[in-house]
Amino acid sequence: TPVQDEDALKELIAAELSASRDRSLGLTTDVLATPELLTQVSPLMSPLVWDLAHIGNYEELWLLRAAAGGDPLRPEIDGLYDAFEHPRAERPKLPLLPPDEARAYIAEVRTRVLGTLEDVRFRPDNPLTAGGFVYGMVVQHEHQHDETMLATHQLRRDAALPDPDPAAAPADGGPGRDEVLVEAGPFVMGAEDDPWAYDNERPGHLVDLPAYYIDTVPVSAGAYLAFMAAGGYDDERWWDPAGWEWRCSSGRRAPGFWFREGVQWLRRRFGRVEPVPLDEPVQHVCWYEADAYARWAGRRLPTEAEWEKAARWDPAAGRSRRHPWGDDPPDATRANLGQRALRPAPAGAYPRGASAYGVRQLVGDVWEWTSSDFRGYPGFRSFPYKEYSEVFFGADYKVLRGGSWATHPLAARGTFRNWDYPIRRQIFAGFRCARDAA
Ligand code: AVJ
Ligand code: FE
Repeated sequence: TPVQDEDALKELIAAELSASRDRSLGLTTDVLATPELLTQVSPLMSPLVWDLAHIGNYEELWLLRAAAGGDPLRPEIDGLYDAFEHPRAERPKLPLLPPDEARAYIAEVRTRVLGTLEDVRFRPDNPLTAGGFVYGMVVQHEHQHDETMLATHQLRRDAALPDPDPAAAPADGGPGRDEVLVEAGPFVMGAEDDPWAYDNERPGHLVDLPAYYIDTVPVSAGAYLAFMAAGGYDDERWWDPAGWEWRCSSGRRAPGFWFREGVQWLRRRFGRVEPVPLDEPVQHVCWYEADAYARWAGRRLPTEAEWEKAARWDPAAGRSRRHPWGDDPPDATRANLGQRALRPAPAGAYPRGASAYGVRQLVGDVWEWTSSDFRGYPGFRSFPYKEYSEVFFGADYKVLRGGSWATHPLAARGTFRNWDYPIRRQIFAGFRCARDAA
């Protein structure tokens, strides 16, 4: 019966709320001394104590007040934690809740939310709660901030997080650097009836693409080094004009966190220095670097639609899958997600995670830059608020797809869209290449 379904959904929601909170606390309470919660390691990032209370304030706004109709708990702090009122650079100067108060506040919000969960009805005629939407939105919001907090940790100089030994990534020798043909024709792009998909993933719609080739694996650090060794950073021919300007004004000549010692390239990863692993997908490159590499290699970045068709379309069945491998949820044999390791798996890993076209690692490991600007799909309707997606639509932001090793499986469905400025390198982003078939 529907009621039983609703109870099962509520149990799942309670479990997911608790899992995302464990993760947030693990990234703040357990591993950090108080002063480090308060400092800002880069003007690009918030102090971790801001993320922490913002997570709870978002939950108060959407679950306590909007979904359950509850009374405001701390309305006077709404402004402090409104991302649009205060850009990241000015957050450390705000009268933020100190760490203990922030933890107590988010715990109190959570207690009240769980207290109301039983009485909330997920009526199909209320789009906010239908299918548990707003609960899914809040859980995914917390996980997205957790990934942002990991990027903050990566920017710190000192080792802060335990570095779990990654369970060996399943591989079969890998297809190497290879490409597959995706034949011309239409496919279904976007989410059709996924209750936890965001507004920017909807509506599902047909997109007809010309034939193209796409890489079966992400571009490796070793391949990227070849671009560097060939003088790629010094050759204006490979760069978008705005990218060349970024290259010259920033002085960058290598991916983020890389540095050279004699003839060897090293990198700093969560405070530890290690040789750059040549077989790992390259990480911490901006869109301009990805674009320049692709042009140097005689190729180009895939469009967002090309990425999604290669990831989700099943040409034999004539339908789009939820994930590259099918509709089963992600697990450790299919994709490197959920912060199991603090790094991508080698390019070519996860044969069981391949898409219908045989393309690997589309989900997990590194976010993949696409050539596309972030825009609404035909028929887009903002829901439940314009500041999640709509205010970012336009030519300023490029779309990233597929999630990284730091992305939680709940936000790793094949329709999920991420976006950032083309100069950004602190996110866990790499890329793969494509080319026209004609
Ligand atoms: C989708 C990752 C670009 O972090 O700015 C967090 C997610 N939205 N709080 C971001 C988000 C509101 C968003 N990204
Ligand atoms: Fe947020």
